[in-house]
Amino acid sequence: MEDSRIALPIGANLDRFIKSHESHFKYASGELSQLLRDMALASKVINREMNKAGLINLAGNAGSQNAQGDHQQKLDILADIRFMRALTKGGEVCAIISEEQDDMFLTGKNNGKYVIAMDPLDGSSNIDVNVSVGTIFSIYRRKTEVGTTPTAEDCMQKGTEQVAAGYIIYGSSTMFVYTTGNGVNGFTYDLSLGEYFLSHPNLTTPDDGKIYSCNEGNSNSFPDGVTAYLNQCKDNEMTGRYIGSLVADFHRNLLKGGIYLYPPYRKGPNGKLRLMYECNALAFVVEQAGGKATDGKQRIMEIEPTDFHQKCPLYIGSKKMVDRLEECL
Ligand code: P6P
Repeated sequence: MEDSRIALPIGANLDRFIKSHESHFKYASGELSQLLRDMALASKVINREMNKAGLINLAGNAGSQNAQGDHQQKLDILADIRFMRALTKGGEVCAIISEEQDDMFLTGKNNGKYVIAMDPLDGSSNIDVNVSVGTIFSIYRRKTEVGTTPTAEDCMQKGTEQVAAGYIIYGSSTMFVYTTGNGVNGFTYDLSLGEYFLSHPNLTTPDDGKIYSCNEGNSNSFPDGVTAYLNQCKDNEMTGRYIGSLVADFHRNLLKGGIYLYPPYRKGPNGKLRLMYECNALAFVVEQAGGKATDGKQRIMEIEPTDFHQKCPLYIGSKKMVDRLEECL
């Protein structure tokens, strides 16, 4: 029997893929390799701890709140620690903003040329009920001089300044999906080899779709245009799919086509999701995959940040679906 039928080729692993696409990253690819290696390492540790959280007393509430007043799960805190440590050890990152930290986290590595904005574990309240959760990250080049102490200016950059972004989804399989501005590539984690392997090369999202994702429990206070759009979706007998875990809802819609909506509502006049470490990263990914992301007034990545933790409404997914929503608004 011909060898190729016996020995199926293993896809490129993350490291090899980055090296073979180094022209895609306008800075030294070694720096990006190190950055993504650090992210991947932390994600492998979190994946392991999450898979047995119920057995090692890591499930449930930590009994604390983050600076935003969100109740922290034990794994929220653990994930934050894992990423801070891995990124600090890697030496490429001088500062990090995180949902779990009120202020900028300084790694002390002032020669690091990069800044990270991240949600270490988004949707973590779903862990106890075995629903997929995710890590979301944006990578920026620092603005201040290398060697100096980073400032807020380094961490408060528009989404268009991202040099890379992506997410890790801890689901039925664990996947690492990222872009450096030259398309989107997805890698699936092989636990037995401890590596991420290319499984979704040149990922693009369908131009249109039939899935809408929204927590309609807030619909009594949605803007009229959003209500009109949702009624259109129902008139067209589309499919409502809402997991309540942003990365899981986003990833499904990215692959199948669809729109995720988190509009303004009574308790959240700017919605619920955070610009710097949730919306910008997914906006970069979706645009690179051919989709669209807006806050209802402007492109998400054009929003000028004024606060590390600011919220913004989010409408993101297949271009034609977002276009129709904007017409309604
Ligand atoms: P709601 C999880 O807390 C999260 O940040 C996203 O992952 C998710 O899409 C959203 O909030 C769910 O919010 O109000 O529908 O429970």
